Amino acid sequence: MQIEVVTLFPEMVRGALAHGVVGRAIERGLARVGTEDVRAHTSDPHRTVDDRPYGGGPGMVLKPEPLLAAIRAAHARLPAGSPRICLSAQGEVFDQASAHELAGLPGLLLVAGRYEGIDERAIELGMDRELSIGDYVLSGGEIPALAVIDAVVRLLPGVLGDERSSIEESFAEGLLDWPHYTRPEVFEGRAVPQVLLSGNHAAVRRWRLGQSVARTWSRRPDLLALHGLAAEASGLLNEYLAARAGGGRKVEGESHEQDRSGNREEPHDPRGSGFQAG
Ligand code: 4FV
Repeated sequence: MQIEVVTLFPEMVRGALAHGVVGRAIERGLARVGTEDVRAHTSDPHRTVDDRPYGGGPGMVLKPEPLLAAIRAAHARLPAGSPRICLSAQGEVFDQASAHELAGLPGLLLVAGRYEGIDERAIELGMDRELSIGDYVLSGGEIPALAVIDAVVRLLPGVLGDERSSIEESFAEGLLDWPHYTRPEVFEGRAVPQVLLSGNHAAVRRWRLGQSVARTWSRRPDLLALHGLAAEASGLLNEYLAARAGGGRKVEGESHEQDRSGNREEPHDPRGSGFQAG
């Protein structure tokens, strides 16, 4: 896959892509990421890329001329069928499903804005869709573009190999990931759940699914509403809710995380009086 990023800070984008899974994928030629500097498409001595907003108001707006010229130059380097995507807080929200969709394309053009926003005519003339990584305002589109690149490149064939992550699996089912543990077996008085030491793969799989379902119920009920639950997962949720209701009591000793974020009771009670699926 070939990706081009139109940006005022090409070095910021290149810098972030030189590391980890994505950096290795690029080194191995499994993905190619180029940048196009908007300022290279200015014609005035001050290399002006922004101007004051018509109608007044705070901040500056990205001018259409250099931005559109940069988009056209970068898009010309991409294979046919490569969408021109603007990263903006006004876009449709980017999620794992859209990452899978984009990973199936031959190429992507990602436009990273700056300032208050982009002249609307550049969006009308130079973009096919707008994507947002979440309902908060950033100072530029580079970090959103990097988030999209990371989520997409790790889905490309050969990038993750057997590192395919559990979180991908769980998210693919619309569930949050299960808790992970590694050595030591006991850390600051907290033991790894026994089932994970049992070697009983069926029980481990069931426990993990139970944890994912319970966590999703307690932290992201919107995901359950969106994706629903398969039969086994639904059964495990009922077990969890019964266990929770059964005692009617607050699950004693539940993880400290509860206090901080005020989520509903967390499933896994490190001292074993909570819900243990499977
Ligand atoms: C954003 C987001 C975002 C808005 C003005 C860049 C900033 C500035 N992009 N998801 N949230 N963009 O906040 O994608 O130009």
